[in-house]
Amino acid sequence: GPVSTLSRFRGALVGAVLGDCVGGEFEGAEDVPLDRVLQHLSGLEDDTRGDGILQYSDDTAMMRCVAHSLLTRTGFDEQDMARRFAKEYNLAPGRGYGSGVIQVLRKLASPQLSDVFQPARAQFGGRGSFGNGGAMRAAPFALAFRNAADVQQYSRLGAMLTHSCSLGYNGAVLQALAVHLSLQGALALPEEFINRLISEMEEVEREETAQHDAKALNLAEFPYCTRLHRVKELVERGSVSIEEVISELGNGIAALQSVPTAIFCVLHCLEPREGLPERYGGLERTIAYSLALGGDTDTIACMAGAIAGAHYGIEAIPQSWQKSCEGVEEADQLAERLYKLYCLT
Ligand code: 8NA
Ligand code: MG
Ligand code: MG
Repeated sequence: GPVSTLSRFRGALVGAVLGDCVGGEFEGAEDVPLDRVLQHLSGLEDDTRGDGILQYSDDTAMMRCVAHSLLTRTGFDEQDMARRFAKEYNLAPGRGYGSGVIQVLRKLASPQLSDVFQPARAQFGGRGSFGNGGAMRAAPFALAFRNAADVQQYSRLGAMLTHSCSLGYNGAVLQALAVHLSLQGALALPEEFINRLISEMEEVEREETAQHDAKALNLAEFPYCTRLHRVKELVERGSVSIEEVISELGNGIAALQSVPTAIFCVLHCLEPREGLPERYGGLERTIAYSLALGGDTDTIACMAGAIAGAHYGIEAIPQSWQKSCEGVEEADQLAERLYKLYCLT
């Protein structure tokens, strides 16, 4: 039957946590044979392994902060969100944070800090981070705001607390918009879905800062749009090798090399694919395929998991997978609370 909106909300956050937890196994690996991915995933069906065996990383740790902040403040409050990031890092610094962002999180803990966006602006000689750390935690913005304009504005500001380079925060905008559209069932028409993302990002990347940063980093103009056009080409081609996906789209820790890749994973796995078990549904295919790309697997699977989870809904996520991952229950509760807030506004 049709997927309810509540089921989509729960699928989005649970899918993100799941991707982070199961993707952790292969983070940083260059080559991940599909056999190993499928072995890892079938291991989750073993009841003797215990609940919550796979721990979440920075992706989920920060996403929880975003969701809690949006709920507690019933909207975006940069002071509150920044404080939660700093506190979370202080409580559990070993969750695999990027090496640059740690400096921001330490500065955000200072009670004397008045401008919470300042530490992010000081990163990388004043150029700011272009890592995918803003995008990996962006899903809750799509669950908290109804309008695409609000989703864009607040996902951007939320990312700017750690990522002041436009390539960093625009990756978060793209990820939040993808979840936003998916929650509305837009993946039923995949070509329209990607066209809408391209036209939204054309507006976003027209901005002066985006133009300037692209030039300074020696990138093509409209870097996200360029990648999204490549996503579209690869999706249309259907049959494409892992190597081609990695060389055309990337699998790295830069937002530009991972957010369009995550979107590709979702679109590519809307249909059954060679090498993936026939019994797998779309969400399982998406997670498995994301891991097989290697590189920043936890983050790419986390972002793809959020978009796919919003499309297929919570029922599409195997119970055994959910039980294996730390933080799934909390993510499910947060999704339900965000849904109630969404219905009120
Ligand atoms: P970040 O802001 O520290 O950025 C991540 C990395 O990107 C930095 O450490 C730099 O190497 C590089 N970088 C970012 N901006 C610039 C710049 N302007 N100039 C030069 N280099 C730059 O951290 P983040 O929050 O964006 O995290 C990104 C990823 O790192 C996440 O996937 C997270 O899980 C983590 N991580 C990844 C791996 C991995 O092997 N893929 C391992 C541990 C942690
Ligand atoms: Mg991580
Ligand atoms: Mg990562």
